[in-house]
Amino acid sequence: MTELYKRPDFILDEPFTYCPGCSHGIVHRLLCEVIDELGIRGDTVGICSIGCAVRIWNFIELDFIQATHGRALAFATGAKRANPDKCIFTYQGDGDAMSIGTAETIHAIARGEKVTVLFVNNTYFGATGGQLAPTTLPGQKTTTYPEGRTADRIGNPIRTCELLSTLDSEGYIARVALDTPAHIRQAKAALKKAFQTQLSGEGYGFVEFLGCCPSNLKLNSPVEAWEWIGNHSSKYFPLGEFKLPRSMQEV
Ligand SMILES: Cc1ncc(C[n+]2csc(CCOP(=O)(O)OP(=O)(O)O)c2C)c(N)n1
Ligand code: SF4
Ligand SMILES: [Mg+2]
Repeated sequence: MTELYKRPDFILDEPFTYCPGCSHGIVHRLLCEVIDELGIRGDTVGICSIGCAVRIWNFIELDFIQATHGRALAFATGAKRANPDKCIFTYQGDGDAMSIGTAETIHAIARGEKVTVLFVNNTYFGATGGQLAPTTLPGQKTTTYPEGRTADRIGNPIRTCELLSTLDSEGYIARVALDTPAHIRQAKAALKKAFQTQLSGEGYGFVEFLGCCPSNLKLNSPVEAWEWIGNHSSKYFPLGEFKLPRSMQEV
């Protein structure tokens, strides 16, 4: 019998502690599949941030450094500069990378640090109970703004990929969604390009994953939470590639 598909064996045989339908599990799997396909398992170090995925090192057999909240890209900068031959990635939520860590994110990308960023945008501070994040959609209800986000009181959401792509440094920037099998395949392809851009020495890779946090969305089921990505989140945050390194540009 031909084996068509299997779980990367460095995803440990531990039950995920995420809520049913949470997008973090899918991103973990894509990460491992890409690392395996690129053959870089022994040379890769992850920097994990604070958020629901804080214990990613419990689920994946890989070297990890635990960063303080928002500072993953500062840790990654040091790790990569001290170990230029290693492949360094950060795994960050929207609260981590674009609220408390906004300065680290913008400056690391502006400096063109040659690392890869997995940015999981689920539009909430999931870990702490569903507070408003910089990426919470207009009108979306959160525990801190139960009446829904309004521009006059809190401003509009930040479109991170668009913002970062105005910086002159070289790298790869893409926004992908996790709501359908086709989108998940595209997400994996984008993540691979983000790692390849680091490995070729050209620059950074930044991938924003539009996911969901079913426990805080409080819809009727995780399935509705996944449909919400296509019906709401990706309407505000358009999918696509926002920056390509020179080697990926058509001449
Ligand atoms: C310095 C500091 N401030 C605040 C917190 C509380 N805190 C923990 S996780 C988190 C937000 C996480 O949100 P996000 O990065 O979007 O990750 P998610 O849980 O949604 O995946 C906050 C505010 C903290 N741990 N440390
Ligand atoms: S609170 Fe949200 S982000 Fe955290 S594990 Fe549950 S569904 Fe996932
Ligand atoms: Mg979040």
